[in-house]
Amino acid sequence: MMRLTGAGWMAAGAVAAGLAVAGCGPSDDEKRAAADAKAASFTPPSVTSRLDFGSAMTRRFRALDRDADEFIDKTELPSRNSRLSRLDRDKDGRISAIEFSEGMLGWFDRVDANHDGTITSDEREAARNDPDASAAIDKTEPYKREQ
Ligand SMILES: [Ca+2]
Ligand SMILES: [Ca+2]
Ligand SMILES: [Ca+2]
Repeated sequence: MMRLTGAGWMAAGAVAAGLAVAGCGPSDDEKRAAADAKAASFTPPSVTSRLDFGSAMTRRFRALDRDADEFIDKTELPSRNSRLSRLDRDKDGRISAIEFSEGMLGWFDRVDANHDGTITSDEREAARNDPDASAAIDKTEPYKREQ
């Protein structure tokens, strides 16, 4: 059963990749590819689109930023050794909203191996050896279920 569904997702990924290559453009084409994917209704529930991921990450940032100062400081990190601390690019000890969203989308793009703007279960599985990336993507799950 697992194997069958896996093959279906791979087929869906191949179609979406074709659309993205044909578009050969920036984010507008990514959105269109995602919309096309939805229209063709082959999007399984486990697929995460870049847009969904971005808005889930915005909500996650708001949830973590308890004092709403637009920064996640050390006391607001989910754990002391949280991987999130690596997002602090300018090393000022706190993660700005921009550092957070750019870092998260960077992880998304690493997991999105075929760059079609969506992460399938297969791609997520392939990212298991990239713990930073897979951990970031896994965190979208509870937020997706809210909707
Ligand atoms: Ca804060
Ligand atoms: Ca920072
Ligand atoms: Ca993909």
